[in-house]
Amino acid sequence: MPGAGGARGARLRGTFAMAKPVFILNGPNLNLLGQRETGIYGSQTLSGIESMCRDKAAASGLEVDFRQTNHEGELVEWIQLAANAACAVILNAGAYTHTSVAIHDALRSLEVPVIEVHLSNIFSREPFRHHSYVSPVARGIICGFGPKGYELALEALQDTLAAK
Ligand code: CA2
Repeated sequence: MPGAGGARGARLRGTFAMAKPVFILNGPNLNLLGQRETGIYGSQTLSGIESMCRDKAAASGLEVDFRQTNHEGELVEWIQLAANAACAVILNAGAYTHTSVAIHDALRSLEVPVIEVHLSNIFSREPFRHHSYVSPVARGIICGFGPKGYELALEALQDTLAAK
């Protein structure tokens, strides 16, 4: 009998994911979610978002490796690790989205799909947030839907992985 996610989950696990998790990587200041700037980012904490992601992924038989760092180099190292250790990457690089050529270069060398997520609509905010170094190397971008964006990214990934 198939486990979590039924036949579709089993197909994702067996054929594509092969027990490799989806890396969900979060950049600087996202550890502060729910404590400040709730008018922009909402009241959900990052650990609440992690729980949502785990539930959503489990329904499809996907595993999640959820991480946050305030350090650019650590994000680069996790992206490099994802090349062999992940079936896909969901990335909210926070402010490094708008500044980091190093993250852009690390993502370029990845063969697994990358989905860029932002809680806020970066295009309706200050001009310096309108440019992303992640977008050119992402399969797709989801922004402006708050924490739901992470769930939408997981849904999109299920289809992307199943189509492979
Ligand atoms: O909308 C997003 O998800 C962002 O990636 C969030 C970043 C921001 O720099 C990006 O432009 C868009 C900020 C991360 C959260 O920053 C906080 C700061 C104080 C309190 C709570 C969160």
